[in-house]
Amino acid sequence: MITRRDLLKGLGAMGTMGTVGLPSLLLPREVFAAVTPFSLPLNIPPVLTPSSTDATTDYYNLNVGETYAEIIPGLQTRVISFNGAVPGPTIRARAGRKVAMTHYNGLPATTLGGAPGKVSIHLHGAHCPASEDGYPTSYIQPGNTRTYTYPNNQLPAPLWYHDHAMDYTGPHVWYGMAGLYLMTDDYEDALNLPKGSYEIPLVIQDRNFDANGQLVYTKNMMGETGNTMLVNGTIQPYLNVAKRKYRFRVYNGSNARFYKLALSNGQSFQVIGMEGGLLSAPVTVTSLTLAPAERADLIINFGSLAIGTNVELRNTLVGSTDAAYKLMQFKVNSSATDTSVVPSTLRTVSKFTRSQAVRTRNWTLAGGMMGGMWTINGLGFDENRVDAKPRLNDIEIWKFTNQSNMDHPIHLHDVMFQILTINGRAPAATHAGWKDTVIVPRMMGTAEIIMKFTDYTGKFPFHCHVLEHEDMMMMSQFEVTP
Ligand SMILES: [Cu+2]
Repeated sequence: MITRRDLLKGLGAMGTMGTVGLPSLLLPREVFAAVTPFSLPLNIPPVLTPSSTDATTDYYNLNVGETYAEIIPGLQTRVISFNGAVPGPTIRARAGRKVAMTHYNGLPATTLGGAPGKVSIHLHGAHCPASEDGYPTSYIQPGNTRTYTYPNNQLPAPLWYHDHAMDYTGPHVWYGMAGLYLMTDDYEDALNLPKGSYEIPLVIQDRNFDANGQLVYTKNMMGETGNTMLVNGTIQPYLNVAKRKYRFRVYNGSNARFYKLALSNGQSFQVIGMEGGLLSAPVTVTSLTLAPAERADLIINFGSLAIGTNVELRNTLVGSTDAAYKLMQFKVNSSATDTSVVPSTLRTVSKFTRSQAVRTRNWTLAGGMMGGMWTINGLGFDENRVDAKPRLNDIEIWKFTNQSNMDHPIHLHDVMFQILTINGRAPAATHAGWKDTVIVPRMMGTAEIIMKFTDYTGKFPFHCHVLEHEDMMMMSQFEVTP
């Protein structure tokens, strides 16, 4: 079995820059998936029905296993799925009501991409006991089952579940191990935002396929990116929409790619929330950047467009001829009444102030040059080392400084935080609510965040959410102590 350390040796021998310097199109065996853009209908991941419910809890069963998916028409792609679906089935949860997810690991000892079949399932964005968090080495071995119980005692938010196994999160997620977990509550339901068939999740991912339609994963330590764009597992899909408002729950579920979302007709849209739930008020923008693991709750109003209009969702971080430019297309094809409302006040966000913090911790992000490792404060992840011990109910400020030449989206488990500054300036209004991932800009960029460690003691990871950076050691952990 290849360990990360073996891999590091290998990378050292061939020279890190050997991989890095090559345009991704020259990496072995990749081809463009030959699908005409906007020819396939958008997949909507199925909502999973609980296997049982009681007074406090909804119980779900999920099976992790290899299966085939028809991603490219006429070809069968080997994937790692939850219950046969990629992305996995969506869990609908309510704040204050528990969810118990039982995962059976049906993977072989060695699975796709040569990765070990042992997994650990993390509910990203969850505030839960450390025992339920999917610690990187708390494996579910092949053939075994375990149940994670989530209290959901937090603000409603767009969460997602994905593998978090030590050193192999990148390939496990690339081959399919991710699904959505959307939480709501009575307050949010009463807002009369677009709902039902007008509330649609959009999970954006990039992948590479070989000529036989099989996924290609190269463990590029700079971050694995693909030349084929998928939304909800469909290559550059279309969605028929009516002349009205829609609520899109957008996830950047990619291993490494950043997106700057914009509409092809230049029209604005509203950001009503991000990772930690609703903003205090909607923010109107014409573009929004999402790093891996960032989520955006968007309202797009097609009401003023004529039937027959097509609008593309684009990624304007790349040029118009780049394969990663066109994400999906909305086809306005019907009229509809629209009684939904986007209120000018959404939900109170209780703001922390600097003076509440009992301490500030400083973290440096580095790596990617020689030696093939990404580090936090000069160190790679060690499960036996704890780098911060906040006390229960302490409020702390963490300042990240990025010494490398790539942006790093840093994700903390356990807590939702607020951004104080990015490069010394207050965040944009879109980023002024609750977050669990923050982009720390490259080349000595900084980000300051503030959070309170409530309810649960124990060890929780924090790491870069470029999954190959995480797998290549850019992860640390804090321990909340009594
Ligand atoms: Cu990173």
